[in-house]
Amino acid sequence: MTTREVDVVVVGAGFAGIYLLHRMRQLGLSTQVFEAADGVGGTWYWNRYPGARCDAESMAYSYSFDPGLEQEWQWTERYATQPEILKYLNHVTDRFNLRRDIEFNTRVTGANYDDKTKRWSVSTDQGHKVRARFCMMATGCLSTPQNPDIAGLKNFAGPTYMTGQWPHEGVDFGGKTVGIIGTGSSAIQAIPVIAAQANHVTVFQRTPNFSVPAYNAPLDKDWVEHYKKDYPTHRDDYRQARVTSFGDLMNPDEFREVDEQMLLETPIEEVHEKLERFWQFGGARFMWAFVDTIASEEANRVVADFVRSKIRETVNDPKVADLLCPSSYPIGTKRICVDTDYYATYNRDNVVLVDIASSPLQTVTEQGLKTTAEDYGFDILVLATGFDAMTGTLSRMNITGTEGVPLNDTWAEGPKAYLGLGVNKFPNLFLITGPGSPSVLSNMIVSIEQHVDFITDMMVHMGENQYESVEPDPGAQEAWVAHVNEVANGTLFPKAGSWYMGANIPGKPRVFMPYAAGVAVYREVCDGVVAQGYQGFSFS
Ligand code: NA7
Repeated sequence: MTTREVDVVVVGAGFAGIYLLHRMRQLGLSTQVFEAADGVGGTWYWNRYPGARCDAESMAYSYSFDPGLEQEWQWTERYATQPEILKYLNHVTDRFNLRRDIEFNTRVTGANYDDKTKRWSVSTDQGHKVRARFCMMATGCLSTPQNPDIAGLKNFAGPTYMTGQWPHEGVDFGGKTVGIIGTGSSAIQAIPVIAAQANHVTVFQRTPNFSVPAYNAPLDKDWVEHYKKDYPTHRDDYRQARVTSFGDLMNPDEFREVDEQMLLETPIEEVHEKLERFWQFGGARFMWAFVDTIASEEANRVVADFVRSKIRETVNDPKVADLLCPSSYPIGTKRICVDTDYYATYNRDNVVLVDIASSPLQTVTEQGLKTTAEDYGFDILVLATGFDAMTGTLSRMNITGTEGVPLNDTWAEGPKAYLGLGVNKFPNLFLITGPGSPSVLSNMIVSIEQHVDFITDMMVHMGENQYESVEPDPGAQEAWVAHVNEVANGTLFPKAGSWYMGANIPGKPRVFMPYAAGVAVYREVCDGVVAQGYQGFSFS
């Protein structure tokens, strides 16, 4: 077993880990990144299912830290595909010569703080033991696929594929019959593409999702050139956005200004005209046409009805359309999906929708699936069943803090982190886009860069003041967690059994995990914390 001393250990080499490594290098710190995969990319390494692409627009879903990088990289489509994003991340890794500090094929199995040495001891499944002053979790929010609780999964004679662990060589659906469980974002992207290749597709839906059209298209070269001339201003636009934090502000002027219009204060004809305009423009921006959509049930119902009417217009069979219309939760309280031809796919002769809410799955059989109503047979099973989001990866890593306290005990009733960044009794441990920060409600790259910059500045501050370690005060952490809950309770978010709430994982505490006030408010809070001498953090 090898034991090494480094300044910083980073867990994960996705968007967050790559940028962290770059910044730590700039500080002159020795840094070791551990990555379970055999390449960089994080979520974009694993999610190789057909149709996988980002739901934030590509020009906004890229790093802003280096103007040269920003100018040289050419995105080809409005919404980048998984292979293109992975190519981008490999490009960044090589451009900044980061690969040599990343240990691939290595999963962290323990991160334990030693009170005596004030060092983190990090161990891996490859037998590494590394001691580090700082431990940084760049582990992603959707990085542990959930193994669905479906009886008899092992019975199936054909191949089973999970969207979040898709084989690198791809899957040939030609001439095959396919069963797909799940109708979340991954399934909504994959189903149209699989249906175009396969002989027959049976989709097993427990809860329908709201989806808006992407209207994806190749990017116009002249437009990109024009946009790049003013890249920093565009970046500032969406960093300051109060309503949408997705980075969808690369739209025509009418969309660019931060929108604060209330649906309930707008004449209904104007509401419909605006929703139609946003719908035709495409993308998740639709959700923020009116600011009260996520706060008022009445406003929300108008927007949800609009989408339900679009589903009914698109889907030929009224019974299928009914099944596809969500009715058990407000629109947007489960993450809005962005699709290409999802609803229209149900007009194909080779696609069948099975409602497993009314006739639940009983077991997987050798040939397919058995519900309480019927048996279904197919050659290939696809599980698009989601992730143990936001805390799933951290909870599997055996993290212990001062006096050996396990993170899982500290978080038994739900995650508690000051600003979503640090945890009391876990000195010098940082979470990138952790629970309690905007994270999954925002453009992830914007939030990642902000967190990494915050942490880097804090480390400079520590160096200047010769501080050895930092951790959040228990009071500041409690107050922040209470504030995060209060903000969530002022919205409709808690009304859905979503993965934001941990509701998709049996036994997981039901707590709304991200900070719902938006990236601009969050950034102001963080800037205020810094201005007050890192208020709420204790240095020693
Ligand atoms: P999601 O959005 O969590 O969707 C998972 C889907 O799988 C959803 O339709 C679930 O139905 C369904 N599911 C999960 N477990 C089961 C079982 N046991 N039986 C039947 N159906 C099941 O995951 P995605 O990967 O699509 O998307 C995750 C995020 O990635 C997405 O929001 C984007 O941010 C990117 P349910 O709703 O629980 O009834």
